Amino acid sequence: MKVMMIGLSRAGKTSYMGAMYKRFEEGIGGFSIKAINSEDGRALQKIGNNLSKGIYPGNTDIRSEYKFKLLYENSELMEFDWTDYRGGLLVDFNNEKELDKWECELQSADAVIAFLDSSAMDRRTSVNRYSGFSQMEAISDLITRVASSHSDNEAFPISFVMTKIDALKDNKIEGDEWEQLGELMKDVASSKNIHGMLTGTVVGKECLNIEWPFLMSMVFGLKGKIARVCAEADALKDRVNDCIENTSIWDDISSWWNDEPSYRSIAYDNAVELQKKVNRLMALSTPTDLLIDLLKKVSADEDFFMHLF
Ligand SMILES: Nc1nc2c(ncn2[C@@H]2O[C@H](COP(=O)(O)OP(=O)(O)O)[C@@H](O)[C@H]2O)c(=O)[nH]1
Ligand SMILES: [Mg+2]
Repeated sequence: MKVMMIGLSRAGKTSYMGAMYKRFEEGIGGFSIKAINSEDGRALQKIGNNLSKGIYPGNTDIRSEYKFKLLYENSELMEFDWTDYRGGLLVDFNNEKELDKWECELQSADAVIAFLDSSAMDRRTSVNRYSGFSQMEAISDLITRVASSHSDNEAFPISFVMTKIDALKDNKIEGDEWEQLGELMKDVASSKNIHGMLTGTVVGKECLNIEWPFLMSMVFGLKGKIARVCAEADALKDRVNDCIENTSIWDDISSWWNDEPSYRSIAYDNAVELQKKVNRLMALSTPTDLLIDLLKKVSADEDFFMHLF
């Protein structure tokens, strides 16, 4: 599966990724991740360790695509890719080439995490205004693109992350962008295929709410994986039934005589494969159900700033 982070330059994407890696490399509730390439792992560890000293990543601390393994109690559940764009890919809306490339990337993503710099949403504190359009306009436009690139019956998760909530003035946001975010959440809630989440995060020496956007993405990756294994198991079951129907003493003897596998032996081999798929499904469903329950609980808990739409 592929997770894509989107958001304007300086919104906090790379910082989030470093903090998320550190948190899940240590593991929470049995879930952990590991970078497949050890060099990537070391680079992310460095970002994470610096963050815990209050040092944010520089623009050069970026590689665009990482490959990870998601583990539950140390056994692998699935592999996933995580894409971080260099600099401000979304800043230049007038660049058709960039937008086309972007659209292509979106088609291939299985989960999107959209980053909104909360300090830039507040008209009182907004320092890095983007020329020509607001952060909310940019994100809304992108969400429309995501929604239209996926069919109605294809569940698609988008986590909206309001970053830097530690930097908010009086713990609130004033201005149009806050209203626009409310409207966007209403659209997401009424959309058939988009499953939304909204949270506010802090990344730095102390972190807040960094687990949820990551776990939400993983739930949908796991659901996709379960659907694929289910389809494989169904095909094996059909094959087993088919072979059993054709099994007879006569087929046993003639296959033995012709030195070919009999329907009985093919049914057996497929049944063994089917059992492996069923075991795999069990190994995937238990942690997926745990994650779904956890996200629902957190979303209902007033102590957390995390909502599901
Ligand atoms: N106060 C505060 N600042 C943050 C936080 N996350 C990121 N920043 C600041 O935002 C800057 C840009 O973050 P970065 O992750 O590089 O953004 P990117 O361009 O989207 O990858 C960092 O250098 C930090 O100064 C946060 O949670 N709180
Ligand atoms: Mg970055």
